[in-house]
Amino acid sequence: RLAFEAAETTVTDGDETVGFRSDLLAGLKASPKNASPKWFYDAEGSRLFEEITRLPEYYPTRQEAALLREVAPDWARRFGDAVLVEFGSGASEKTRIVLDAAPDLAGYVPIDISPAALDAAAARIDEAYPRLAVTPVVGDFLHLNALPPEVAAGRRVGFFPGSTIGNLSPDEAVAFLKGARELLGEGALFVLGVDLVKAPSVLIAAYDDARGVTAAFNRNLLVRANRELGADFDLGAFRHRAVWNAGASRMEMHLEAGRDMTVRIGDERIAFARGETIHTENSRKFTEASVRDLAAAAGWRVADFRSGPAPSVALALLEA
Ligand code: AVJ
Repeated sequence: RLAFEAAETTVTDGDETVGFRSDLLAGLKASPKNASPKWFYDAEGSRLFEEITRLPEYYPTRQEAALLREVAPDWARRFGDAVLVEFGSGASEKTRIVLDAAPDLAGYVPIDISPAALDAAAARIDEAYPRLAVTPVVGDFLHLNALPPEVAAGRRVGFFPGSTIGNLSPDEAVAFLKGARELLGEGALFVLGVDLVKAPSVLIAAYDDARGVTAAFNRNLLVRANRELGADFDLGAFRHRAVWNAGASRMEMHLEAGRDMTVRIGDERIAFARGETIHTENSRKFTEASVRDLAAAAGWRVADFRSGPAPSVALALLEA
């Protein structure tokens, strides 16, 4: 199978390392220091994320799967023989709920930044759904401006579950949804999954689990930098922090320096003061009103909005 190369993204290991290096250095030279969550997802990071989705504290995956099982039969009636395009497909686990409810779908286009996760997931879907044309795309779904030419014309249904949209700033989220509407074309539908605002204690536990899997996921960024960029991060000197930012309605993950130190990344040096953090992820939490505002700002109509039992997540069906 040929993987299509997304614009502005790289598919070979060597090239991805160049992007990781320049992006990480730019973020570490900024104030406050930050890093893009997309760099979490090397093979080990993708594996750790899958482990997170099975943690008792991390409710979003379970809650969304249950809600999707409920709404998929209704929504799938509108899909017909469309092509399903998934943004950030990971292990493609939730996809099966949609594929099982919509047996007439003609194709499936999983897009993911992790080649290892993508290849394995696409192969499994290909095997389980022999009638479906599976066309995996390796790359950053934020910068994808065309679908591979072999993808069938006709209706496209975007699939963006898991509250991945929460990783984006409000402006980026609007720009992404606008871009997706153009990418998917006329008559497009879009299934959007979001996590909803709830008690901070529930949110914080979900991002700071007792077994420390989320801490390992966060720290994997430094592990990866040490291995791929020849950095010398002292892993034990960085503490995982999960913080609820009420003003911005988002969970934040940080890596906090436990002492003053200088870290070498190849021939560059980055100074850390004790207590200083690298802000590694935002995970925005929504309300029905904020989802409706976001969809409207991006030119989509909300055809249906469904939320599940506590701890609640929601799914919106958008139409172009
Ligand atoms: C995959 C981005 C939706 O924000 O909840 C899980 C990633 N980070 N635990 C999220 C994540 C920490 C997850 N998303």
